[in-house]
Amino acid sequence: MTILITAFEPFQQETTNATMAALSLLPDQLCGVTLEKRVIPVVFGEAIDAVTKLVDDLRPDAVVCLGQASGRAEITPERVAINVMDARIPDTAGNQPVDTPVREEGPAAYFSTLPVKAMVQAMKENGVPASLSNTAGTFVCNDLMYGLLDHLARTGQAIPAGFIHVPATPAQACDRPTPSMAPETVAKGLEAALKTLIMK
Ligand code: PCA
Repeated sequence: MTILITAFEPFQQETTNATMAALSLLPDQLCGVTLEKRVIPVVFGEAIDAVTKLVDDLRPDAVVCLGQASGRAEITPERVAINVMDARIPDTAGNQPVDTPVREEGPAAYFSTLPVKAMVQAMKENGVPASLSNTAGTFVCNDLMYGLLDHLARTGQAIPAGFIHVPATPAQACDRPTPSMAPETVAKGLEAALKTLIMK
C-alpha cells in the first residue's frame, strides 16, 4: 500500500510553510505502508497538475494533501471543496483569480473521500487538537482539493483523497501572533489520522 502525502511551499512572504516541517517529520514507512512525500507550489492550477500527475504516475491507494491555515488552532480535515477560486492575495506566480470556477461545467462541490470524522477522533485520542472543517477557503488549497477530487472522479479512480489544514508553527507565530502548533505535534496527529486509512 502507498499513500501520497503532499505539503505546500511557502507563500505570502513567508520563508516556510507549516506543512513542510510536519511532512519532513513523517516516516517513509508507516505500519508497512509507503508514504510518498512531496512538496508542491502554491500556484492555482499548477498544484492540481502536479498532484494529479503524481497520482497517475504513482497510483497510490490514498491521497492526503496538506495546507497551512494560519489562524486555526487545530488540525482540520476538510469536509468539502467548492468550485470557485476567489483569491484575497496573489499566489506565488502572481495569479489572483476572483469569482472564477476551478472548472467550468464542473459540479458545485466535492466531498472529501477521506474518513474525516475518524481522523479527527484518532488525532484527539492521541492528544492532538483537531476538528472537522466545513470550508477549505477559496485559495489554492481549495483549488487543489477540488481539482484532485474532480480528476479522480473523472478518471474513475475510487481511492480515498482529501485535504487537511494545519496551524502555523510556533516560529511563524513569533513573527506574527497567531495560534500555532509544534511540527512534532502536527506530525503525531497526522500519523494517527493516516492510520485510520491503513487500519480500515
Ligand atoms: N495554504 C493556502 C495555500 C497554501 C497553503 O499552505 C490555503 O489554505 O489555500
